Amino acid sequence: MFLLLSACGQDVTNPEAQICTGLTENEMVWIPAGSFTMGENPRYREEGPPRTIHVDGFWMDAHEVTNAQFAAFVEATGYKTLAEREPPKMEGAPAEMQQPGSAVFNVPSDDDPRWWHWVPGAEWRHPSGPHEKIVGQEKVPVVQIAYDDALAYAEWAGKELPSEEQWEYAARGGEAARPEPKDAAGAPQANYYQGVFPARDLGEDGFTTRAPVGCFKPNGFGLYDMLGNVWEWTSGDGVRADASEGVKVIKGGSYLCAANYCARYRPSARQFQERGLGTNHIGFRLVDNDKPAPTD
Ligand SMILES: [Ca+2]
Repeated sequence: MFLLLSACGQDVTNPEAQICTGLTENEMVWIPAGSFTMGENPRYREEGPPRTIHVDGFWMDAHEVTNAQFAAFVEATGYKTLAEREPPKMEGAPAEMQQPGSAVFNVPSDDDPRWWHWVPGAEWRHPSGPHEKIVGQEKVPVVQIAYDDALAYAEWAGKELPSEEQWEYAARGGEAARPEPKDAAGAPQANYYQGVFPARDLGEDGFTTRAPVGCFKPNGFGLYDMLGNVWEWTSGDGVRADASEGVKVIKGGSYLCAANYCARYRPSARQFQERGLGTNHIGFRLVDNDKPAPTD
């Protein structure tokens, strides 16, 4: 498992946690059936070609799974995430990668130009390493979640990860996609990276790291933070020749996505992530494909 991750940004000190809306935990919204154009004439090759897709109606989490929600799962089950377990043995891997830990973004410098480090002790309770605590961040999306961790949570919650088609349809919210999540006056409408990546995040949207869920307006379906904040796992399979294990599609971009690099804060954008590796900007939300449609 090598740290050939596509990043977009920096991780700095978390702001004080704040609660932006009265969102209820476990709140789900009904996404009505419809057809849409999936993909775009690509900014990136993997996004095309555009094609018409029909999606049946389904329920989707209104927001990303939070630290509080994940903590409840761990308390109920005793589950240990992949980042907390012994990593797979890899010949020639540096010593630190033989300890439990995960990938953490590093603001590059002349002394250390790497964007990603393997940080022993990085896991969901300590997203960028043992020094970082999530106390007071109950409403912030959980990160350092590998694909199988998300599956385990989904099984406990009686839900499923969205397909890529469901996710993209839901993220569009019945509206035309914008090239960047900002309004006509240029004000950011999501938590992403303003400024020149990776040197300096101006934080014009109010956040230079993960934001509590629900701090920005919901989309046309009533979903919060589909774009930006944290990447979200889907059940879609990806293709990546350099990966040391299977890859899955993640969607939505994160607080590390900037216009000058990545720009994957668009519904059609997709990235292929090794399923065993969470990072400090990948989380998830779930769907319920079995719950009946609302009656009104
Ligand atoms: Ca931001």
